[in-house]
Amino acid sequence: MSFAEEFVAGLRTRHIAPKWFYDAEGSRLFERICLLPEYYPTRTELALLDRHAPEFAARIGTGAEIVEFGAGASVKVRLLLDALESPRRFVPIDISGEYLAEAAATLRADYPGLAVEPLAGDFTRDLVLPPAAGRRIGFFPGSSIGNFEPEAAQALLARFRQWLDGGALLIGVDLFKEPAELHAAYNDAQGVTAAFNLNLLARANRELGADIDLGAWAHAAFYHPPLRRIEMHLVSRRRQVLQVGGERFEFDEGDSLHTENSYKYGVEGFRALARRAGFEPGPVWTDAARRFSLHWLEPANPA
Ligand code: AVJ
Repeated sequence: MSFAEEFVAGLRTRHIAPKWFYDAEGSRLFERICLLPEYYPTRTELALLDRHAPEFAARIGTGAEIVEFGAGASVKVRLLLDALESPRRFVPIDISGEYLAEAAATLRADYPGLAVEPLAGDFTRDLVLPPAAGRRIGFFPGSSIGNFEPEAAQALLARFRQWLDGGALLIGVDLFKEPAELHAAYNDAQGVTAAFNLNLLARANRELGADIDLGAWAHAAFYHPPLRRIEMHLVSRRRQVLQVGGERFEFDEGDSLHTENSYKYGVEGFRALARRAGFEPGPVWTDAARRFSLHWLEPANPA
């Protein structure tokens, strides 16, 4: 489904998938989130990638192909690529095609021996990957897996496992922790996360000719301990009617659109989920404060 179709359907169900945050503006805002003092995941994962790059390189081997799911900016994969011996090909997959082309061009310039073949598309849907050009290694950093309900996360991992064709997956997973720390990460003082959330409505105005008053919506993000997830919502500040795609949608003051879930895991809980998806979990790397984890997953029954 297109953004237009899913946005209109989302106004009906009051639930819109977070992948629609990432138009060019949303991708830029997300990059600013990654630099915020409160948003620990990016910093922590980058430090882990940097510190353990030689170990990843040894496991990945020579002449490998790296497939990154949800590529965005290339800061993380560069840490990996820099440590690898003669990587053959890099296939970044991202839903924001515009953003992807930019990143691919700079990567080509910086890694002359590397074939960079971006794939614009939605990896949660049917997507055809080219035949592997070497041992295929999946890279899924950032804890994007947290956006999926646990059952959907399991299904997505199972799909990756098939795409990887016997290769391994290196995946970043945010860990559950003190609610106050989680809360701060999604309610930053500068309001960048709020702007990121509200950009969904700005995008509808830009792309769908909607006329949504952004001032009539508030950012809300909170941790829900029983489900171990952050929820983000857009809350209507007053009674209002939206007209989009020839339909009317009424919102009362306090009514909300649910725009994101970000599940947090325990190390063992995530390993169990990976096993259910057909992986044999290998080593796990975490920071000293156990804020974030990187998992090496091998297919349990290589093809
Ligand atoms: C890209 C899904 C990992 O859940 O932390 C950051 C997105 N949303 N701040 C996350 C996000 C609000 C992010 N993921």
